[in-house]
Amino acid sequence: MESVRKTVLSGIQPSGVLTLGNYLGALKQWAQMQDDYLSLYMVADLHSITVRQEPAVLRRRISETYALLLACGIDPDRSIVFVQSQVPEHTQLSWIMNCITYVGELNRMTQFKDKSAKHADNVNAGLFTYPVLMASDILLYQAHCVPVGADQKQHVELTRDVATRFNNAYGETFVVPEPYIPKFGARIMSLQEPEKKMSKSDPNPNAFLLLTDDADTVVRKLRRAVTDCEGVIAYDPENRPGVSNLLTIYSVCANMSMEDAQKHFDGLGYGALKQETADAVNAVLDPIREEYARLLTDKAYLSERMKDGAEKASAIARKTIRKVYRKVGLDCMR
Ligand code: AQP
Repeated sequence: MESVRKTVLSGIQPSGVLTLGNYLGALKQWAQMQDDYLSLYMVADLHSITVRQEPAVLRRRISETYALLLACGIDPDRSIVFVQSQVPEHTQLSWIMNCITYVGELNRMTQFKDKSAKHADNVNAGLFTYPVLMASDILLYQAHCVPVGADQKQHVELTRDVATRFNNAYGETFVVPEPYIPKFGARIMSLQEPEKKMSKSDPNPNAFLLLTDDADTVVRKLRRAVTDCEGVIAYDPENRPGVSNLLTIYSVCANMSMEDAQKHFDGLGYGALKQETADAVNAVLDPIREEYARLLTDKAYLSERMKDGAEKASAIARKTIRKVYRKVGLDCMR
């Protein structure tokens, strides 16, 4: 029965081809949650333009990202899968939440600090208020749970704060959401600089594994992954980030506990760790690559599902907008 299921919402930016980090930190959980929750998953294209994007490339990536979500097992018959910009209520709620959020809170967001350092020539207001749009994405659907990688935890906490502030000021309106962060895989690190997280927009292509990389590329990139000179395979992310990252990738992809993964490699060298990690990654990616290639040949199906997803999402979002407008003292004409 729909009314007893809790709601889950999450999104992903079409700012590049999705990485193994995006999959293990977020998408894998999304696929697993879709029967237990009323699930809404979106391509967060409005978020992606906080960094300059080439319009033709962005247009192509939006539909490719949508196809990748489906290829990763997000089923549009069981979840509402949509493109954020096709549901205008996101920007509507965002303005109202901008008027609830304090500048001091946004100043504390580490992603803003990181991204403004990375894009020093384009520190725009959207980059600063990104967490407000993210809060609006979540609150619009009264989501109880937000499955994200560890890097987004701070943004979900801000969402909780602004939802509570709104509820206190205007009366009970929003569900206050909880983040859902996996124990392992929540922070897959760069293969080249393992102190940094793996990011799809990293300028060094050897730093990330793309969900669309072919099997040989996966082997090649993992062979080149930075480790250390200790020669012993043990999990110690603080002091040995490279080896620990490979062990994490291996254990999550091989569906093994970290303890068993360490035992498995006892007495073996980094060559074995890299090869077996590549095999485990390829076993996860094989069906994704195959389904993605198939979906890309069916553009009509993708646009039909996008349209359907946007209509379903908008029907839920509209109810929240009406409620919020009424509470704040505005007139909602639709
Ligand atoms: N390295 C990672 N490990 C685990 N989870 C990750 N996520 C991202 N990178 C990792 C999770 O993936 C979801 C979607 O992220 P996003 O695309 O919306 O934004 P992001 O976190 O900024 O991802 P990228 O790949 O680093 O994108 P760019 O390079 O464009 O900034 C989120 O749940 C995120 O936690």
